[in-house]
Amino acid sequence: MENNKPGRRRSYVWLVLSLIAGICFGAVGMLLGTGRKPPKEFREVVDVNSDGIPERFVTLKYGIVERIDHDRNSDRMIDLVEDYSDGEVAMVRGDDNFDGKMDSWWKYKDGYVELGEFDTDWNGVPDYFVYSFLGVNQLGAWRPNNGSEILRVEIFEGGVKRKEYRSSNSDGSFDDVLEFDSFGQVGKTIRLEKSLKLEDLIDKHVVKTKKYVVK
Ligand SMILES: [Ca+2]
Ligand SMILES: [Ca+2]
Ligand SMILES: [Ca+2]
Repeated sequence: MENNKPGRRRSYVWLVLSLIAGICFGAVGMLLGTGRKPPKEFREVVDVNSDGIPERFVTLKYGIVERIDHDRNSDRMIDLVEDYSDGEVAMVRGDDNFDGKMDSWWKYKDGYVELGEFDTDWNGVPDYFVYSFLGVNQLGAWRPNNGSEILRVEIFEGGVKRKEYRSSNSDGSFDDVLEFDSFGQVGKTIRLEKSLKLEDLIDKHVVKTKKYVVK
């Protein structure tokens, strides 16, 4: 009987080791099965109108949308790009005359357009700048080709143009203000007591909160 004791001890040791090994393999298997990470980069191609030409290309990083490219007119050239930051849209660029050059840029903050820039003479450089609050237009500045001269500044109320500031001598400050009624009809022109600069008009007419500071 006593001779069997070492053999029994060895059996217990093997049993315990087998159990530990089983638990370890099981745990690793579970981790591999459930903790699978999304791929670092993945591109989803979508044929929106089923014409055989893909129109939407979604780039995801670790499962989060990073960018969406659109070909809205199916000419195989990208004409709208949405850039995302932390899963939220941050910037949208558009080629609205489909000539291959971007001509509109919308900068977003917390899901709303904050600043829109538009190239109105199709040379790739913005000429018209629109400041918005919660996506509603408030102030538009005409500055051809992002230059130093500002031709005029429009003020919107409820998205409708109600004022237009103009300069009498193109010195970069505004002396006159034209008023419009609720239906876009031109009213009277008022000479300002003190001329104003674009920064003054932004301070005066663009709603800002701590959260929505327009730069
Ligand atoms: Ca296109
Ligand atoms: Ca264009
Ligand atoms: Ca331009």
